[in-house]
Amino acid sequence: MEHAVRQMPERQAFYEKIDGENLSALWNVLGALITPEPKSACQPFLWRFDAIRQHMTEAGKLITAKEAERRVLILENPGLRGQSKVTTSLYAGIQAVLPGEVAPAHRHTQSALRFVLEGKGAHTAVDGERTMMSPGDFVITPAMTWHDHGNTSSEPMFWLDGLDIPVVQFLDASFAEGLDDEEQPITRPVGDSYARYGQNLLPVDIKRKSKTSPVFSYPYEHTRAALEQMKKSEAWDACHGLKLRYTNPVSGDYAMPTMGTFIQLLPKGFSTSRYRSTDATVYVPMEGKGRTRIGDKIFDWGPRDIFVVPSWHPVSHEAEDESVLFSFSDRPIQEKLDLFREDRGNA
Ligand code: GTQ
Repeated sequence: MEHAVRQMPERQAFYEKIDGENLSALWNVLGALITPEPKSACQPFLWRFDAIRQHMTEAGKLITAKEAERRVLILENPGLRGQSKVTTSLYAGIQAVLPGEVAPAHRHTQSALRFVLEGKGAHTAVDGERTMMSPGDFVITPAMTWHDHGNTSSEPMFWLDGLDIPVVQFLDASFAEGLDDEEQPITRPVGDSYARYGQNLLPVDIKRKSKTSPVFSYPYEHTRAALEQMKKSEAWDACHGLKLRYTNPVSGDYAMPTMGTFIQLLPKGFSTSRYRSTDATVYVPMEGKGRTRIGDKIFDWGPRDIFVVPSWHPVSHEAEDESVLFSFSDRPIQEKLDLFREDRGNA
């Protein structure tokens, strides 16, 4: 599979001749197309939130959320510069909404997740319902739902955006539109989706076309309480500590069809065993501090820093304090296509 075929003048002339007819020889590229294991251009990297916050403060003086539509600094993977990608298949950015601002309503086929980093009292409106945002909350904007963001608090609000933009781009399936009004009409009270769908109860004849969870917000308070309770008796997983996935209560599947979202707790002093998987993953520590080895690189992290683990790179975490890590990847896609693989070493 990996051998290179020899170059010869007659072959070269042949390649040049067929090139003019939009043809090329597989035997020259086969080894690069079908690799024995993932060979990603995506690189391990960490962004410090404090540095991004500073740049964001400057951006806040340069452009309003209204003019920008979304005031976001894109986390560009150093191996994929200029492509607006954090991994080969996913997009990530840090969004800021300042007091009094509105990021106007629009909708698109790309799905978005928000993981709230800093600030309190801003909201995102999805499909006629406002969700208040607090640090650690995981909030969903399903594909093609109207969404706008507003901040009526006195503090700037920062969150991580994760979108499946590169997947939709790859499939050439992007549709988007704006709304004439800045904010969409509010038709349901705050907390409506959580009350209806987030209480282990569902309407008896529920039928949903959407594959996305009807729970738009997974408040950190509840997530953290689950981890705290499990911590008391759950056996720690050697590779993950205590790791949970956010789910869609209707299907039991991931909360979103294209992106898997996870929360994990690592106790103080815990070191995870080397692990690798085919889903390149973006991590955001919410609490604690520690370091993560990705391949031969080591990254120290604290709350709100963001780091990325490329596909099939060995990863191990070391928690200096009790730590909580949010993460997301394209795992739901890979599982549905029978492509997901993981390697737990001997653990
Ligand atoms: O909040 O709707 O980071 O449409 C990129 C594209 C955020 C959003 C992003 C978007 C949004």
